[in-house]
Amino acid sequence: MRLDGRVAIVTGAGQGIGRAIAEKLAAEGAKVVVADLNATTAAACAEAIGGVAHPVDVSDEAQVAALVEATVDLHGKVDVLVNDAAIVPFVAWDDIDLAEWRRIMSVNLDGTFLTCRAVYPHMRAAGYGRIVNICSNVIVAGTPNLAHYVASKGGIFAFTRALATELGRYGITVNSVAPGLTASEGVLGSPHADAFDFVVGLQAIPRRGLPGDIAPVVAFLASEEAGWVTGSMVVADGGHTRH
Ligand code: 4PL
Repeated sequence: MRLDGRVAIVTGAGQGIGRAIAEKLAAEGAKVVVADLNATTAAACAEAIGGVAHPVDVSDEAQVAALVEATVDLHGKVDVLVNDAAIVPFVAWDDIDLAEWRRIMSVNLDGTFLTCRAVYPHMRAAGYGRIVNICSNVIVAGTPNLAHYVASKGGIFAFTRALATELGRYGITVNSVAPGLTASEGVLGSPHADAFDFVVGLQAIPRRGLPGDIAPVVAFLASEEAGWVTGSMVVADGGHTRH
């Protein structure tokens, strides 16, 4: 299998798209470290896929360092990093105060920076790495009621390209995957669930997006054979934005 012998960290892997990604990478042969703020869902996912759970707040630099150290202690290396952990808010833009803006930025954008920063020395020493950051088609669509989230994902899109430029010479690729509205637990438990009828109507493929629609795209970019793809954003949204 194409990820045999590979070691992957997936953040936000306790549920939703992150869990589907963890399942897919494990099915492709990877040893997966299931990183999630929620220790219970992380443990459940790890149990299901034969991986290891690691509770972590990705916005906390020391906790992220501990995550990467634990991974290297256990498995000897980190080949793949998938940054899926994010807060997906639903709030009118004029109800966002600075504290709320910072909260979304710190998890979604700072968290992505911190994990990349922590795995980098290991990937560079190995001369190999695959980093996949989960973006969103909201950066193209300008979706309402999550302006700070949109800004954080725009940051992830741009950071991904900048990092790709600096890491290509070390055998490390850095790409992003941009899902559209997806029927994850988080979305289904939020007011975003009411947007499915509207969004499905905009898609080329008229059905709800599922976490399992995103995972194979991530698995490809996480594979060795995707080595010529870097700095790209792959949109997986059923043709909503046709970007
Ligand atoms: C189209 O990433 O891509 C709502 C909430 N609608 O989080 C998203 C769309 C949401 C999206 C997203």
